[in-house]
Order: sequence, then C-alpha cells, then structure tokens
Amino acid sequence: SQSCPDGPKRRVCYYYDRGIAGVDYGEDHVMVPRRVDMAHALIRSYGLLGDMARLRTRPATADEISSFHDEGYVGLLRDVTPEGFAAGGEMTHAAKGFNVGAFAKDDRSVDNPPIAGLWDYCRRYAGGSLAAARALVSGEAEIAINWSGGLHHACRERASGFCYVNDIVVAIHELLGRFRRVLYVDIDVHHGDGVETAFIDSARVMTVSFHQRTKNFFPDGKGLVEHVGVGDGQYRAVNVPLNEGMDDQGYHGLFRPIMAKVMEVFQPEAIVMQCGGDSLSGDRLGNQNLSIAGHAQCVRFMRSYNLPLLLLGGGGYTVNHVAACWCYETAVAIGKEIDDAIPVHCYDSYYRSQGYKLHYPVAKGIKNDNTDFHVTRTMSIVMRNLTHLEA
Ligand code: ZL4
Ligand code: CA
Ligand code: ZN
Repeated sequence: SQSCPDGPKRRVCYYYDRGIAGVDYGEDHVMVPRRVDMAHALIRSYGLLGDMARLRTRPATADEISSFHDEGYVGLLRDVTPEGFAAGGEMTHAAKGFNVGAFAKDDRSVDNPPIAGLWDYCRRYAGGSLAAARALVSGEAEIAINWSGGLHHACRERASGFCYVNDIVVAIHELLGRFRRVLYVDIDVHHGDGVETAFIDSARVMTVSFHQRTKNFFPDGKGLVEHVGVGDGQYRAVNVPLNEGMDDQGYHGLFRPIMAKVMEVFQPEAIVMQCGGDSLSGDRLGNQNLSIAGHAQCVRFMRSYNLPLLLLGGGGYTVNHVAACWCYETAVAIGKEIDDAIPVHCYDSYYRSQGYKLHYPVAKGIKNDNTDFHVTRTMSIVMRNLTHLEA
C-alpha cells in the first residue's frame, strides 16, 4: 500500500450516525453532541471521507447493550422520558436510583439528565463502537473510528459523568472474541473509571488512564497511581494522575515511556484508545495545556505499533477545539497531511476565534503544576508496577 510519513497508509473505517447531532443534554449543559457533527462536517470538508470506508449504520440492540449492563438499568434507559421523569412518580424514583436525573443543582444526577431520545442516542453511539470493533475483528479495518463513542464513566447499573451506556466496555467484549489481549488507553482529562472497573480483575484487558487529579475533580477518589488492579488483573490497571497545566512536552515525557513499557510487558493484540478532547488547552472543564498536535501525537504513537486500533471520542467541552482535534486525528489515522486552513463549510464560523486555523495556539502564561519532582515520582511508581508483568 501507499506510504505516508508514519509508515504505510492504513485501511480506516469510519462510523458516523447523523441521529446523534440533534441530541440535547439541556440548554446549559456542557456536553454538546453536536460537536461530533462539527467534527464530521470538518472531516468531510477536508475531503477525508474519500480515504475511509464508511461503516453501515445500525444502532446497538438491547441484547448487545446488556452484554455489559444490568437489565433493570437497560429497561430504565429504554423507558425514561423527560415528561415521565418530570411527573415525579415511580419513574422519577427509578431514574434517580440509576443516577439519571435533573433539577436539583446539588444532585450529582444533573450530570445525566433524562434527555429526549435517550435510548435512541445510547443505541446509536454504542452501535458505532460495536460496528467499529466488528470491522477490526473481521479484518475489514486496521483502524476504526467512532467519535461519538468513548463514554467511559458509565457503570453496569448506573449512569455517571454524562455517560449512560459504556460503549467502550461493549466494544472491548466484542474484540475479546477474537483478540487474546486488548489494551485500553484513555487520554480524556477524566479518569476512565467505568472501563477500569469493568476489567479490574481481568488478565486479558489492560487499562491505562492519564487524567487530572486535583481537588474535587471528577471522579473524586479514583485513578490513584497506587490503584493497579486486583486478582488476575493485578498490575493491569495503570493510572497516571496529573496536576493542572500539563503541556505537550511534559505529557509526552510520561506518555511515550509508559506506553512503550506497557506494550512490551502486555503485548496486546488490539488497542482501544479513548481520545477525549478535554485534555486540550482551553477546555471548559479540563485544566491541561495540550495542543492538538500534542494530543494527536498520542494517537500517532499508538498507531505506530501497527495493531488493530479502535479510536473513540469522549469528553471535549470547547466544541471548536474538540472538533478540530478529532478531524486532525482522523487525518493522522489515515496517514494524510492536511492544511492548517479550515475549509469553508457549514460550521466554519465556529473557528473564527482561532483564525480559521485547525491548530489553535495553546494558552500562554498557564502555570504547569506538574513539577519535575511530581512527574519523576509518578513515572517511577508506574514503571515499578509494570516490572511486575515482565516475563
Ligand atoms: C453541568 O451548567 O463533578 C450539568 C455539569 C448541567 C446545566 C445546569 C445545571 C447547573 C458543569 C458540569 C448545575 C451543575 C452542577 N449544567 C453540576 C459532582 C458534581 C455534581 C453536579 O469527559 N455538578 C459532579 C462530571 C462532573 C461532577 C464530568 C466528564 C465526562 C467525560 C467523558 C464528566 N460532575 C459537580 C457538578 C451545567 C453543568 C456544568 C460538570 N459536571 C462539570 N464536571 C462535572 O470524562 C464524556
Ligand atoms: Ca483519562
Ligand atoms: Zn472527560
């Protein structure tokens, strides 16, 4: 096959379901599914759709979603409506029990509102990750992409952190039908707790999360460097906590050696990467300082191992940043250079503040609280944990 700067071009399958664009978490909610439509429009305007196969659209079924989730919870996701919830009866009570809710500002469940079309939304984004996993299993794709997936906080029987169905866990289960060991890498600024917990005692799935761990940052009390997994999964959960203000150089000083060691000791047969864009500079929720190039360098690094690779979305709350990032990462997946100038397209006005350039500059004068002392300590603990897996 044709060659590109990072080795041969890859067969890339891309999944996008238009039904996701109109999903509304609520007027002032920070999660905006339309950002995936923005990424898609950008990808199309750069002409990247011609370099990928499009996957057939089929929303996941209740049975497929139940491969991980609790039946009662799946039933609630299917039945709950904004009106039914507002009525304040039994459904309201049931929803709150599954951490789906609204209204009370102090209530954790405001994160996970009973939105209109919730079940349809879950089926569509999970269907995308499942279709992508199947394209890797069949060998149809070397890299498969679903930017609407990556909802890493959802638990077996409850919603959490804007996530209802854990499409990642469902996709990994599918991959385990064919691949002996699957590596999960999570560069979202939040800890990938739902995925870590699902495979906490599994020898076949290794989870690695890089995340912000500062006072009260969600999910509180998770993702400590000392959390390494249990039973058969011991040392197969890797956590890399960060302070605020990490820049590209500091991030890669950790990412490359840690991931190289993980690859060496775990020897996965497939890789799933959650590419949450909230670790980018200027995010509404995250406080990190990565550039798009720095974020995408993580993708490029994992891609260089030439294993079946599933790329998923996740967080990302400054919509123009995250859409630009996922478009650029799509180009990286294909192995194609794209121009910095954003083409004229339906959403181009969103990029005005970044001068209609894909690569916006990182924030200046941000303090990097990740001191050499902190980084060196984290690195040495993680590396020591990983030596336990050496043959
Ligand atoms: C919002 O403005 O830290 C939800 C959530 C809704 C609209 C109106 C309600 C206003 C920020 C967040 C009150 C909101 C109070 N609205 C939210 C402990 C918390 C309880 C809820 O990227 N309040 C909970 C979840 C995190 C908490 C982060 C990241 C997902 C992912 C993968 C999930 N929850 C404190 C916050 C707003 C809102 C504004 C919000 N929620 C920010 N951080 C959280 O990892 C997709
Ligand atoms: Ca993470
Ligand atoms: Zn996040």
